[in-house]
Amino acid sequence: MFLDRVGKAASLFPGASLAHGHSRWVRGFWHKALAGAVVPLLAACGGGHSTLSPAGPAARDIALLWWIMLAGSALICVLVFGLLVLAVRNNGARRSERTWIWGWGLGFSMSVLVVLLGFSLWLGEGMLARADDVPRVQAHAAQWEWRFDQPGPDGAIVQTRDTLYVPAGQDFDVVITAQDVIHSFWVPQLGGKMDAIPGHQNIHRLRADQPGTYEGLCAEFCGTGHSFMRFTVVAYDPNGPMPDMSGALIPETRP
Ligand SMILES: [Cu+2]
Repeated sequence: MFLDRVGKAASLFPGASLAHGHSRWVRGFWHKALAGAVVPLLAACGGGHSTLSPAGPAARDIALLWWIMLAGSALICVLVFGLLVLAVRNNGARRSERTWIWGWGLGFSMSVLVVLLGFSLWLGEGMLARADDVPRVQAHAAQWEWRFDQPGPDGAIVQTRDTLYVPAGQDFDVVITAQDVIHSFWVPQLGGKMDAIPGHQNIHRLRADQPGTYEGLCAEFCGTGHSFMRFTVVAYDPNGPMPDMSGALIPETRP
């Protein structure tokens, strides 16, 4: 009786077509899931706050380091999962301790990490500000705004709020300090983060390759207004007219 029912069921739903339909559904599901995951991930790789859209040499070095670290960590990840699969398949089989623990487990991983560490130190050293004649601007952080001192249209220093004006295509140093608590100066498309510390000056060397507008933000939680502590860097063509700063000038500033 039971076998008879099974036979009828099998004739109604042949096993081959069932398996085929199921595998097609699974394939379709994974394709859609992959597309659904990749699109937002890739969309998040652009924009004004993306370190993967560099617009200056320091940010380019950081983006390069990010890609190289991604490759290095992927390499270690592949090795670990490969070893996991091998361990499951060869359950109980004896392996050479020297090869697996000292060779792959420590030797390979440490080699990758040492290369990545050495490369990041070398890149970081190249980003340091040097004692040379690079023009300087000042950034003062306070809860919850940025004030900048930079040369105005007639060359005299002017102070602006939440907008920094710098010439494009040349290095400049930002002398960064804070009035109250620790903040952090960050323009992702131009370079890394630099802390703004009360009573202390940090110097951050940056450059914008092309004239344009670059978004900046405070990257250190500094209180309830932290998320609003954004600013803009306007890189202007040094051979053209100065941009209109009137909208950002602090009224009490005397040129
Ligand atoms: Cu903050």
